[in-house]
Amino acid sequence: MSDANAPRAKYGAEKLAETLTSKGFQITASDKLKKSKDKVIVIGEKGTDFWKKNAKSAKIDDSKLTKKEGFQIRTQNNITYIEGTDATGALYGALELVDRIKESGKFPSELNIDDSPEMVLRGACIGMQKPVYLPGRDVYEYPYTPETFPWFYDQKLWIKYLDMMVDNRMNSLYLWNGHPFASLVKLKEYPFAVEVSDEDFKKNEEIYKFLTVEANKRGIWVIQMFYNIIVSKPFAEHYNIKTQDRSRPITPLLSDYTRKSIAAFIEKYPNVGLMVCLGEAINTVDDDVEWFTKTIIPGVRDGLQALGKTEEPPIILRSHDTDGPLVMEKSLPLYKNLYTESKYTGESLTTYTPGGPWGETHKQLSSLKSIHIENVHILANLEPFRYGSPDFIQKTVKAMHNIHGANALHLYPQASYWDWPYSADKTKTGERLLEMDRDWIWYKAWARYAWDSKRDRNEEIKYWDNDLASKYGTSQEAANNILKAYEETGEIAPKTLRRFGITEGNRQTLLLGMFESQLVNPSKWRVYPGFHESCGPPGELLLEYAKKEWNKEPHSGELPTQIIAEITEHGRLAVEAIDKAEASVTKDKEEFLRLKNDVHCYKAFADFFSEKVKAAILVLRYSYSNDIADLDKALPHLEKSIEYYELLVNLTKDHYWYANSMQTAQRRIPIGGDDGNNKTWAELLPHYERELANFKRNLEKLKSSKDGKIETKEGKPWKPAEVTFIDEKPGSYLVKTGTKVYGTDISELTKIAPELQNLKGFSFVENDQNEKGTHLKFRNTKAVKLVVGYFNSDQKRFLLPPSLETDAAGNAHGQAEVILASAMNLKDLPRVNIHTYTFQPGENKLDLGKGKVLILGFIDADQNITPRDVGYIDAGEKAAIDWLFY
Ligand code: ADA
Repeated sequence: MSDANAPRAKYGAEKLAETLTSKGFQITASDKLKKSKDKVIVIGEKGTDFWKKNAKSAKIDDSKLTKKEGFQIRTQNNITYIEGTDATGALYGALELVDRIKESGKFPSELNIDDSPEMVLRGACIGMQKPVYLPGRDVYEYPYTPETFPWFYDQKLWIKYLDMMVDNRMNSLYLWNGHPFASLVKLKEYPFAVEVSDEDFKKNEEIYKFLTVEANKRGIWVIQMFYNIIVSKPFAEHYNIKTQDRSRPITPLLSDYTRKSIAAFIEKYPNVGLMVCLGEAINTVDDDVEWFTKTIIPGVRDGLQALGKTEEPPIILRSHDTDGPLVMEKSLPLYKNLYTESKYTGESLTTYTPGGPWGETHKQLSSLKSIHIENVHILANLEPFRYGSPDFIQKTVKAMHNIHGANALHLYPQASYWDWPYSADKTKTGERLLEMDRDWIWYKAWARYAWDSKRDRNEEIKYWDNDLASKYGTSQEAANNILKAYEETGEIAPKTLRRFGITEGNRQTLLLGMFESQLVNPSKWRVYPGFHESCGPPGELLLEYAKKEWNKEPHSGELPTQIIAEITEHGRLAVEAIDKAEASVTKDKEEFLRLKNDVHCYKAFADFFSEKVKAAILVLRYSYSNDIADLDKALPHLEKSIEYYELLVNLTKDHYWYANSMQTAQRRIPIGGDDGNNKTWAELLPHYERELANFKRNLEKLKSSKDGKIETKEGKPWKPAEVTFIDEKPGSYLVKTGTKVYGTDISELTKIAPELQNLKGFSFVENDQNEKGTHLKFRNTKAVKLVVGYFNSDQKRFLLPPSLETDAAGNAHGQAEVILASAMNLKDLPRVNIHTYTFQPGENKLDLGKGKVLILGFIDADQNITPRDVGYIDAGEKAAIDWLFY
């Protein structure tokens, strides 16, 4: 019996009834305790009338039942009392009994259980996003419609997903979207802003209601996430503005529209939470503070006022592309119930010893003693293979508590986030697998340790052995081998990325591999600042390692050579274990074979990668020794790496549709993902083969040259192009030595790459750039590229180059990559890297944020441009050696 007015207790009672019926019991439900000789179960919430009325006579001591979502179960004679601290506790108590009955097949005779979760929020998320942009729209702009998201309207799928969540005791579900409001609310002041048809609007109301009711029954809080500042497409068209624009200031119109959208949302869906991302389309941190305090919070308050409520619902602030601690400091005086969220180790899973500057942000946010949520974000280094290392996950959750001080979790799908609900697997029948099914162990392990991270490791091994034995119908020993395969492979991608990667962001898809040029000259690819310090234990990166080797200096921390030895060993042990398990598998054989294939893929990847690293170490050594013998030694390693990559191609070609689910030009490493290309290993192989061929050719040339040197390719001057300026025409200068770009002595050009020498730059006043940013409006009749020089400095007065880690739209004009590295020197300013922005014919605008940046002129888009490292470095710096691979 349960409290009929309490949907969660009722849901728990229903689940118990289902389980007991399947075991042959006959069930009668009631909301009043009746005398009976049969077994009786009472499910309720501490302190309610229902509980007082029906459990009073039992005189159960519940003084220790205080923790949120906690429960206790007691048996007295024939009655089992399940008492929750709150409604969710009652539900979880009932589900605990369900699990025990399922496990033992019997109704337990005597129960004395107390339990409660350690992390207060245990959430999963779903992206209302797609692998590609919708035509005519920008990143994150996906209106809720049945055409774009057929699965969103599938009630059965939702039930399956919500059941999976509650089975794992997860209590929060986040929906991620750029601007969901125009799919969900109508504003009387802006009726034209709605971006779905009336029919779809109604469907959205229905499914949102359905979802929130069903989620609530299962103790799940639905939270809508949104980015800022984005407006709907019809709204933008109405006012002839862009839907999003990182460099635009806050205007009264943008603020009013957003504030009203939020108010309407709160009024209509008072039980849905809001998670706010103060980015990626806001200009500065000052604007973030202003937007949060003057638009978002007032919007929530307006909504509450319309409802006649005063109690503040929680608002979750993401610390992404903003200064979370600062925004909190300025906002807490205005609104008390703020939670925070920050990515655990960025957009990849890299370590259980996090630290560095990102760790500091976590610590600061945790120290506010509100709820701080660790976001295990996109798993850019785990896509697409199966991941399920309970050991790694448990250690990670411990680190969230012990190192970051956090008390909540927000978990992304293990793979295929942008392609949800499907996984990337190709099956024989062509049927797509559901990610939630495929990655059951991912959800289960995180949720299990979010509930209790301190579980005893030996007991855990037994627990997972049992689980795997029952899933695959194997012996305990074979199950233990499957677990071992998961745990060995579970180390490979984290270790590889943290030691050799350019970024944890989904700018890089690790499991497609990396080019040798990226290993020996990572800075050309812009190593994401903070990544290596924050996402792994201290250690040496390849360049530092090579330098210390050559200078015979002592090494320290985690070393590249150590990591490649470890990952190949993990791969070997994992394959050995999974192969041993195979004979014992009697259930779900097809899935087992897919898992086995993934384990083999991981080994091939580790072998491939470590051969590349061995070659890179020798090439870097050559940069000191100038001894061609070092390059000769590198060659067989590169050749071997191709063999392993071919194996990877064979293992994946019939098993995977793609490696990465984000299939746009936002992916840059190992190679651009423009137009959905380069997402499979088969597509990458020719690129790696070309790299090998280039290396061989350069090696031959080196050998036949007299002085051991070869002519490196000198660039030819780029062909300039003309445009017509609209409004204001900036002053111009010739890009040649002696020109003072800011009119000051320190800004005199002293060295210029040949490519840039015919250009006409545009002059800007230093202070204007620092205070207002850089803006140009022009018309062009042919496609052009604008050549922009970014100073190689992360100091505030210089504009930072586009960073896809915090600005997903940062490659909209193809500007994300460095085209010419170290291409210009000025007398006393940092050296300059060149990026180019492509503009199609028509009227165009360039809006860059605040800080100094050089606008070096327009060139014809229709010419061959070869990216390279020009090598105008500062004294004492070492020239890059990546030319050997081009
Ligand atoms: C980066 C990333 C996006 C998204 C975003 C975020 O911009 O490229 O895909 O994950 O961060 O919201 O954190």
